[in-house]
Amino acid sequence: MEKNTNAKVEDLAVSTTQDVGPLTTNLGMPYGTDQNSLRAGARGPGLLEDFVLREKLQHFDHERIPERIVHARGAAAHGVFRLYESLSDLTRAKVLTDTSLETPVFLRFSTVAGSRGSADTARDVRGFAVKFYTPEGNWDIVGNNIPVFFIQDAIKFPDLIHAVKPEPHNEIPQAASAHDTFYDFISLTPESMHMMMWVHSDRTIPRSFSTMEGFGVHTFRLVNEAGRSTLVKFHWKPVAGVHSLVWDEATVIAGKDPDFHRRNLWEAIERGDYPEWELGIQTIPEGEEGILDFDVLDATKLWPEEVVPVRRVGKMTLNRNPDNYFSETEQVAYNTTNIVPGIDFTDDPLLHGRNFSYLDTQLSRLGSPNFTELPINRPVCPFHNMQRDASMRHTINKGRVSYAPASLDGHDPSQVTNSRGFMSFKQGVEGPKVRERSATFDDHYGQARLFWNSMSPTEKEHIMKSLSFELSKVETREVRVRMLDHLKAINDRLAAQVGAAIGEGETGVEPSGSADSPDETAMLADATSPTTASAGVQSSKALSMEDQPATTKGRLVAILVDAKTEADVVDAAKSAIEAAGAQVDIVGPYLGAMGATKTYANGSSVLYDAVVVPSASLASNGGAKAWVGQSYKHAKAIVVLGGGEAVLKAALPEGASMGEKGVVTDLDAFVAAIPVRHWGRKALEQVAA
Ligand code: HDE
Repeated sequence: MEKNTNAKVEDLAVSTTQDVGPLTTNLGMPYGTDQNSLRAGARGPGLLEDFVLREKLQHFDHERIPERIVHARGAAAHGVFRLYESLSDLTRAKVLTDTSLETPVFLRFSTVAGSRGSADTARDVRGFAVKFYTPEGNWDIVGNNIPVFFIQDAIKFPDLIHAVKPEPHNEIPQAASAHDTFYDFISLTPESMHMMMWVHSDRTIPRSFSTMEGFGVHTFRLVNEAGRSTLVKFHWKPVAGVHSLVWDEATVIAGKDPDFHRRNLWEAIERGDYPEWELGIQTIPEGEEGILDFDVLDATKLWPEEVVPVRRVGKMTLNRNPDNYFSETEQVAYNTTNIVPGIDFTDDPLLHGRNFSYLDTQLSRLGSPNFTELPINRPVCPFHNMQRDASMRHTINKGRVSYAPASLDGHDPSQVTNSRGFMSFKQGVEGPKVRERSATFDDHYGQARLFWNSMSPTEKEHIMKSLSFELSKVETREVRVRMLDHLKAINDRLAAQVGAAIGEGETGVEPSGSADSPDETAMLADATSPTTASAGVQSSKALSMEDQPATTKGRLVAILVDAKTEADVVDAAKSAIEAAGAQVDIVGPYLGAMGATKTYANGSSVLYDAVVVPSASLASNGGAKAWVGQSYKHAKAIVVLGGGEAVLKAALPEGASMGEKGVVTDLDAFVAAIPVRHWGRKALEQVAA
């Protein structure tokens, strides 16, 4: 277990108020009691004189600030970033060249569409915003868990967000894209098709924040001491592997535990099980971007890892929970223009719009240009300029000089230039002033096909089901049909099966979702759609979540018990699972039964990664049977011990039980089976769960 060494950011968060002791007003006047307001007689009217009441209510009335227009729901943690080796050949940024640095970071995860009170497991893109507190100022990579975006030009962002947010006349649906306005816009925006493939994959229903990848999305620049520029894409690779929920689980969890992801992050950090990611970079020397047959400024395109490999250059470890949600997670202000010398922008038209939007949005959310002085936003290095005043100014600037150049009070006029400071990369610019999209941005389907081709049969099945589900909720037929036309341009089988599911079927085509186990032969038969704009790559292993490294660390296993369960069987299972780095909850009919910390009534299999069935007696327990049935259906590891086969027999239909993938009788095999899904189980349609 690593020690929390994140001292600098800890200092930032030191509260200046006293959290214990007698109560006072905001200005420190101790008051006798706040249990009753001041009244003329115990049953008499309240008195205007009651300044204690008025101060308290006034502060309360103003407790809320506007929630973020997008990414309103989030959770965050502090941590550190350590660089493996100096990247001085590529950049002069200290954070990427000084290997002795331990850079404090603050990482906020979020969903995009839902409001602050929505559920964590909504199908949505996840924000992945990292603030590095470097010795040269704050550097933010304000990324997502998907490497591409819906649109190519920032001017379309308000339209995209208006379309996906709840419809304006009735504010329905909350945190969901399955509605007419979203698909109306998307079906008229072909550039979104690559992103739509990702959105309908299981990437948008992650198991936890710590099993998500992160991406900077845009092409940025690294600039070294000599002024040489290298194009770069940033990646975050989770050490715990990439893992997702299945849709059925995600919907149930939204009700059972809307805080599923934030709770998981919080608890992991509290017990010292620190989530980790490696920072990866894909780089192309400026001028050599012709190795790709698409435009590197187009944010709807990724760089296939087969052509431009990801180099892992450092590790980020989240090791401390915030002390106060509002002061830190809510008030943190990310900004794509928070860069440091040695890192620069490219002319990506999406990024340029963001470079305006973030600063602007912080003003409306935080109410003052002095938001950079808030403890969570201020740099750990000294800062100095001639900006002054404005509401809520904290800094007390001394002296009479508030301008530059200046020679009074010891100021040096030559300091208005600084050869070590940030200078934009010198780039030639020419061309007519136009409101036009470059023709090099025109290929909208090539990488959507690359993504489709790269999916396993199960992943393809999930994409088809998700599209079928969402489009079946679209009430306007023309919109549904327009979407099908786009799907046809991606893959025939995809279009045919979704078409069948939404009543636009061709004869003989089964709708997707009619079977829970994908027909692997049929899937493989039309596995590839010819790609374009992908540098010749037809299928990329890095895009699939299957067969990626997976660990038991941070996973949660339920041991089901009743009064007849033998304690030594439970103990043996618990020790084996914990030794492998996973957590255990004992689930019983009531709290304390055989050490139960959860009950069949307050728990649910969807909240767990795997289940132990340690006794035959559970076969007569409805809660245990439902648990086992759901775990089976959701392709989770199941171990039966001490006669537990009887429970499987009772919970599962004929033809589905022992011998299926991931259903084992041995603890070693079980531990190995915990981190992955065991797709392709039989008779799933018959499992009542
Ligand atoms: Fe954002 N985005 N965005 N976005 N975005 C915001 O800034 C915007 C885009 C992302 O945890 C807002 O502070 C525009 C891409 C994250 O606090 C706002 C465009 C990517 C977060 C804004 C985009 C993102 C935001 C709202 C189109 C991935 C949450 C609140 C050009 C690379 C940060 C705020 C946090 C938040 C604007 C597109 C990621 C309104 C105009 C592409 C992770 O400024």
